[in-house]
Amino acid sequence: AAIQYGSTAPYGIEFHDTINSTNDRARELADAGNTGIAVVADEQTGGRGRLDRDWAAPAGGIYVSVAISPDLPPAQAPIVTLAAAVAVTDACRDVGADAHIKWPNDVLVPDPTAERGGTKLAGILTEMQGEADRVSWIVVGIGINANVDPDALPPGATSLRAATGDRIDRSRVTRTLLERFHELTAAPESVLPAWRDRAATIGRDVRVETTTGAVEGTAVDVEFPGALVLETDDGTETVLSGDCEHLRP
Ligand code: BT5
Repeated sequence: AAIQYGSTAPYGIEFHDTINSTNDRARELADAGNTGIAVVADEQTGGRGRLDRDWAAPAGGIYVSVAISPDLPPAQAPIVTLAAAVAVTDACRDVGADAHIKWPNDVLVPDPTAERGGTKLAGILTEMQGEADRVSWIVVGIGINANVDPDALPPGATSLRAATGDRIDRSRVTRTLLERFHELTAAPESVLPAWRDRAATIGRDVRVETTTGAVEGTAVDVEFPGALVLETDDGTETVLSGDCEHLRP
């Protein structure tokens, strides 16, 4: 497949017409010591979600992965996922979509009648490599359904084009996304306030599946480095990772 190089300040760009997974390519670059390059593809043949789930990635979407090496202990890496969610939300809003964040990593158009609380516009897959006290790299992979027909996507998904009625300028969205991501990761203290502002999850009754079981309660806040704070029947609980479902109001 054709590879083109360019740049979108502050990152270099490596563009592929088609690729297996931009995350795999960004990991390969990071392993070779190359961080700060955004790998962008028009289409992915082996797009991945979290926990080995598939990510549908037909032509017309935005698929971008960037490896960074922030000065963070691995336990604080979730803040980078939250930064990416804010950046994606801002890039989607910039083209007119009513984007909000579902904890931790989904960007959706809220719809109280929809399963899980909304229709999913975008997802984020963060992968990392590190020692005990410092990450060596974090790859943040972002998929945004831009000019994709929702019929080509799993149920519960939508696209920027469907949500706005307009054909989307993908380079504009990608540029806004990368600029915002860079600003937010350079100022980590700005991430949580921005995330709270854009959240669909805060104030909702939710059910979170974690590796140790499910927790149900009202989501009341998000705490550094990205934990969801719930009021449950048994008091306050904090969950650092899991799958979150918005229960119907
Ligand atoms: C995610 O996983 O939401 C993370 C998706 C990250 C994709 C990007 S694309 C660029 C980079 N390269 C990759 O290979 N991956 C990253 P998760 O929370 O596990 O959600 C996955 C679930 O979302 C699936 O099981 C489906 O139910 C649903 N899904 C799959 N494709 C979708 C799509 N295009 N739009 C909306 N929902 C989708």
